[in-house]
Order: sequence, then C-alpha cells, then structure tokens
Amino acid sequence: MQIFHNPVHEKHAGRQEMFRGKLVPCHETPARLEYVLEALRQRGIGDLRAPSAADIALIKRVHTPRYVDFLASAWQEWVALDPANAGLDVLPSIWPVRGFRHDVEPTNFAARVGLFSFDSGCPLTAGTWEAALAGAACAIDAARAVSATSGKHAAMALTRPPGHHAGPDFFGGYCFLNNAALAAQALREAGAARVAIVDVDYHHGNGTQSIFYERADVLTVSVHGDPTTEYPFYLGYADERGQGAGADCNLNLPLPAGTGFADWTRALKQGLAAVRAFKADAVVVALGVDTYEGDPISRFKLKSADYLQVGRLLAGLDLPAVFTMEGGYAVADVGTNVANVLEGYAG
Ligand code: OKS
Ligand code: ZN
Repeated sequence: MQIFHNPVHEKHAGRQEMFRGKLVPCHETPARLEYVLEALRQRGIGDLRAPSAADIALIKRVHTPRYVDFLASAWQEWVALDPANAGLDVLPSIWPVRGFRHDVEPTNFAARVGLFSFDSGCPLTAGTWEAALAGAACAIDAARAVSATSGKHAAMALTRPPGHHAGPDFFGGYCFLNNAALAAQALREAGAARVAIVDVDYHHGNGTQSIFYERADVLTVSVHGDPTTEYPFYLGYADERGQGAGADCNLNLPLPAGTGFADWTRALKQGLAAVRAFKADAVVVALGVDTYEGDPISRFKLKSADYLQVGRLLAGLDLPAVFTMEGGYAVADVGTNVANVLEGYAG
C-alpha cells in the first residue's frame, strides 16, 4: 500500500483551543502522526512516499476560491495587524449566525475569520496553510495512485491536520482542507464515474456532507456519535439524505454515545450495503480512530483488536480505496489502531 506521508504536518501545531470558557492545550497534536508512522514502520506496513506539489486548481473545485485564497493569506494578514501576533494563533471569535449577511466580506480580519469558520476550537497557526496544502497533495496523490486499478487496491494520505469537518468555505473541528473530499474529486477526475466516501470517525463528517450534498456522483456515508449530544451538533442527523440531484446520496448513521463494537459494526455494514447499491467505482475511507474506548474526547467503545475487523469489513467492498487520516486522540494508541485497520484491510 502506498502511504503518502505529509512531511510538513508538524508545521501545523495549534497552541490552545477554547473549551468551557478556558483556553486548553490542543488535542490535535503532531505526535499523533508520529505514533502512526512508528507503528507502520515497526510492522512493515506500507510503502512511504512524499507528496508532489498540490493541485490548487483541483482544491478550488472542492473549496471556494475565495476560501482557499483566505487560508493562503490569513497568517500574513494576522501578523500585519501587529507583529506581536506572530507569537499567537488565530482563533475565531465572531460568526454571522441567522439573520446576518453572508454576501458581504468585511475587511476586518476577525470578521473574515468568522465568515470562514464555525468554531473556536480550531486555531490557525503560522504553518497551517503549508501543512494543510501538503496534506491535500497527499490525498490527491493517493487518489491518483489507485485510480485505474481494480479490486481492493489501496493508498493512504497519512496527514494532519485532518479534513472531514472542513466545508466548501469554512474551517473548524481541527480541519482546514477536506482531504477525503479532495481524494473523491481526484478519483472522479481520474475516471471513476461514481465514488463513495465512508466516514468512520467518531464525529459526523459535516464538511464532506456539505461539499457533496447536491451531487449524485459522490455518495457520502458517515457512522458517528448522535449529534443530539455529540460534536458537531448541528448536522449529522439521519434525515439528511441529500438534495436536488444529490437526493438519496447522503447516509447518516448516528449512534448513541456509549455504543460498542457490535452495534457499531451493524451500522457500518448498513453503510457498506449502501456503497454496494450505489455501484461505486472507488471508495474513500475517512479514517478516524476516535471511536476507540480510550479516546479522551469521544464516547464509543471500540477496542484495539476491533480495528482489524474494521479493515476486513472495508476490504470486503473489493474496491480501490483511499484512506485519509482523521481524528483519534489517545495518541499512544492511535498508531496501533490505524495500523490494525490497514493490516485487516490487506488481509
Ligand atoms: C470543540 C471540540 C471540538 C471537537 C472536535 C472534534 C474533532 C474530531 N471544543 N473530528 O473528527 O475529531
Ligand atoms: Zn473525530
């Protein structure tokens, strides 16, 4: 399996996120990826590659050009406000909710940050753009590596920051560019007529859903914690089925906090049945391992050994696959759990 590893991921290293009225250390740390690399090395899984230059034109067919341009220049604008800002991260603090105008673009920097984001847990740092862009390149390269193959040929984008919460024109939930969506778009443009995205992260892949909500060529499936109680709260319910041409091309399978592997597996199998019924030519797996029983911010109960079975179930699709790295914060176990999925997949 070709593994496209983001060589500059550590340039995105947020200091603090807002949590219950306090700034607390970020959960989404560079160490997460180092544990995965180490586990893959130890077990001899995969063939590590560096990404090529990012295809910005493709990125701007998934995200809006003005959002991409904002991300590319945000740090420079932030430091231009005050040179002392170079020692701080950008955290959003104001958003245009219902009744506010979304068709204006204020020149005020904080106002523009709010226009392009949805929470205060997602710091934008000096190296965020560079890291996210190289991660996007990993996802696009992984897609191109498996396109024009058949059967369960797989590649992985081993990168952070993650991507599945990033929407057409917003960041949040530790995500800036939607790597899974970019992989799906790259697969489409490389000739796959129909692509499915299966998101197994604990959190609903709201960004991915929003990007493809009105498209019939990409099926989005997500198994996740019920948004009634779990982040991102405002999207991810079962009645969101897609719209317009995309009607019935979105499947949400929310499960209550506390769900264990048996019930989780039933939901995944339902999702995989939908992928088969859709007659997808390729699949993108948004692989978060924050479904783990030891995850500090999530509440499913999967055990490390269960991830071998997750890999086997995904392999049962017998489709070319791209894995993207999403959440998982029990850092010392993230490596084991991701390696187990890939090992189970390879069979
Ligand atoms: C905000 C809490 C943010 C939770 C973000 C979840 C990130 C994740 N204070 N998404 O898959 O793992
Ligand atoms: Zn997650």
